Amino acid sequence: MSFECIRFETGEGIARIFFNRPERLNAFNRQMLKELKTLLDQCAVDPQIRVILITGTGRGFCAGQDLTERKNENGELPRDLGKSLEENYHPLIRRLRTMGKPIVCAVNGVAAGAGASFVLACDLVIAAKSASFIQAFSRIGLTPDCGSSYFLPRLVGEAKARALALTGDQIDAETAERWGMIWQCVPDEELQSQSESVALKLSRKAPLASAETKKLLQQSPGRNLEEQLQLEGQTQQKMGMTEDYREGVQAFLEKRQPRFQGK
Ligand code: LHQ
Repeated sequence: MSFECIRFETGEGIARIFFNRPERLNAFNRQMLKELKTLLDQCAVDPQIRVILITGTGRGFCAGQDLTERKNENGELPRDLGKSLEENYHPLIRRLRTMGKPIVCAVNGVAAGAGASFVLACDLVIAAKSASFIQAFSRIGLTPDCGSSYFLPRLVGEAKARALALTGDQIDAETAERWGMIWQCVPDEELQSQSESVALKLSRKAPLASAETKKLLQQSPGRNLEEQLQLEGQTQQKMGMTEDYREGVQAFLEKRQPRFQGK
C-alpha cells in the first residue's frame, strides 16, 4: 500500500509509521489524518503487528493542524473547529488509547499543538535531545485539544500544565523528561536505535498481557484503590488462563527466552 503523507514499513512484528510532510514540519492535513487512521485501524487487527513505532521525517515531528488548510474556498477561516476535531482528530486519539498494542513515539523534532497532544496519547515516548514541545494553541487564539487538557495535568501536574497551556512556551526534551511528560530523552544520534530497541523488546512481550496492561492503566484515573484492585483481579484471572502465561513460567524454569503466541 502506498501513501501520500506517510511512509510505512513493517518487520519483526513492528509497524513503523513515518509522518512524511517534512516541508510543513509534518503538520496534519486531511489526507495525512485519513492515511493515519487507515493504517492504525489496519495495525490494530493485523496479528503480525505487535508494536507500532511512530516518528517524523525531516527536522520536525508534527507542527499540529496544517494552518494553510484552515482557509476554505472563499479564503475564510472555517468556524466549526468542534466538527473538525470530532470528525478527524478525536477518532485518532481514541484509536491510540484503545489500540491493544503498545505505541512507541520517537519524537525527532518539534511537536506543536495537536502534534504535541498526539505525543502525549502514545504509550512510550522517547525524544531526541533537540526535540521540543509547544502547547501552541494559545499562540493562535485557541484552547488545548486532542486530549492535551486531559493528559498534560496527569503527567506533569496542575501547576506546570497550566503554565504550558496558558503561555504556549516551548520546552525542550530534557525538561519534558525531567517533568515526567515523556519517558526518555536521548542524544539525537541514538533516537532511532533506542526507539527500535524498545519496540523490539515490546514486540517480544505477551500480546494479550500488553493489551490488558494498557486497559488497566487507561481505566485507573478516576477509580479508587478498591475498584482498581477488583479490576486487576479480574484481569489477572483472565491472564492466568492464557497459553502465554504457561509459556512464560516454563521459559523461566528452563532458563530461556519465552516465545509468546498471543493465546
Ligand atoms: C506549517 C505549520 C503548520 C502549516 C510549520 N501548518 N505549515 C486541531 C484541529 C482542529 C482545529 C484547530 O486546532 C487544532 C490544534 C492545533 O494543532 S492548533 C496549532 C497549530 N500549530 C501551530 O500553531 C504551530 C505553527 N508552527 C510554528 O509555530 C512553528 O512552525 C514551529 C514553532 C512549530 C517551528 O518553528 P521553526 O522551526 O522556526 O519552523 P518554521 O516556522 O520556519 O516552519 C517551517 C515550515 O513549516 C514553514 O514553511 P516555509 O514555507 O515558510 O518554509 C512553516 O510555514 C511550515 N509550518 N508549522 N502548523
